[in-house]
Amino acid sequence: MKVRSPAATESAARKDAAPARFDVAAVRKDFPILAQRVYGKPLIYLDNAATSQKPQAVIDAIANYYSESNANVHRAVHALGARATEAYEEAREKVRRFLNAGDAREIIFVRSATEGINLVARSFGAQGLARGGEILITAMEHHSNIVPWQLLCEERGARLRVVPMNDDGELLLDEYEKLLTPRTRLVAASHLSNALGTLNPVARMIELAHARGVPVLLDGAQAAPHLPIDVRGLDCDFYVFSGHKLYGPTGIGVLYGKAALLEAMPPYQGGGDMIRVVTFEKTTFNDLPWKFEAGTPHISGAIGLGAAVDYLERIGRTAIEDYESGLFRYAEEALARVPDLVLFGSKTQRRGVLSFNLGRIHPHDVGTVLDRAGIAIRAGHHCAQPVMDRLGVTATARASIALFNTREEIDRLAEALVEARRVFG
Ligand code: C6P
Repeated sequence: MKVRSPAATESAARKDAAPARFDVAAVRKDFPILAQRVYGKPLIYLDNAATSQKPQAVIDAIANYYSESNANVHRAVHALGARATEAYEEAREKVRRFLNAGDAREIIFVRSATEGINLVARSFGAQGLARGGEILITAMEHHSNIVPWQLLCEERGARLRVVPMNDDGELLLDEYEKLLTPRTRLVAASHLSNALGTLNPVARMIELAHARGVPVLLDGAQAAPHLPIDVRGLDCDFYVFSGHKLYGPTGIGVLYGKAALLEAMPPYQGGGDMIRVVTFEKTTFNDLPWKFEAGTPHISGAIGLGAAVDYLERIGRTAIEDYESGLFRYAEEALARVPDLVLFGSKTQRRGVLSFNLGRIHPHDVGTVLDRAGIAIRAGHHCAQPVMDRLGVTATARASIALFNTREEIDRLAEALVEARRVFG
């Protein structure tokens, strides 16, 4: 079984051929779940940072796979096996294009962003990380980009260092530069913070790290749904994201890694498909990417993710980004007008996520009042407890947008927040 050959530069293909007109009413029709009412009110789904809703094209791709092509991959000689394998590897090629990676061998299907980070921690991070070595993360990481490194550092007697941020939730780049030392083995940073919405200056961070020979992993769980991602342009060493936040299914995610690094890394898990020859004395391993995909993979998940990528590309990533940034500015302004509302995160570099508190009302109460108005947001620590500590709060309320949200929905959110303040006063 062969994956597609390395791609030549595809900048022409990546640019939307013509400026596409973004029609949000048509987009909304693609998402069947949005047609429902909750407590008698039209559903307003603003919890996309937790997981996004799925377009019919993704639902159909999964259903079609199970009704027409279901078989295991890379194993069977029969027709269904060949069809399933082709669809699975085609999905890999779609993800390669989506990330502008140079080679499909650099795309590893994993369970989620979380598993991608754990894979790098266990396989790359463990290599040569000794007492005195350091892993550098930032003050705004999700637990998934803290705990795997903490476990690794504890095991190896290494040290986890943290780049601080200012009160506006922006990283202190001069502190970052000071923390990059000859002891630093890897930088692992979020591209876009899930708890603050801060978009980090990752190009500059990579440049500074590479100038010192330090590789960089980006956690793109929140960035991938909102921004065109170009791993070759960024020159990051690893990039992870989850399918379910990108309009794809749960249980599937992607680890991109530079081929030279992945080649040198030991397998993360052992099992079927990741081997070439097994004897009781010794096992030799499969080529990339399969060396890192032990056992039967999430075939329908990868196919569903491929359909999500197709869907986004059909609409046009630039058109989506333009639409979302207009909507997001509108939402920032609408929330800023709500009395007693405190908005967290960078005032200039915020995307997709609005994290806020409303007077002294507990975020869970805010979430409950909004829920009764048919509005789904998230309230809590957003799996980023150190961010909450830094802000001096126990929790925040968080509204997170997607390409199907509208200005009318934002108006309803703002009205419901004004009402919540009146009720809880
Ligand atoms: N954040 C949120 O509501 P998984 O669970 O592996 O799909 O994604 C983990 C993850 C990693 N990094 C960032 C920046 C994230 O936002 C997340 C998931 C969700 O904010 C669920 S906690």
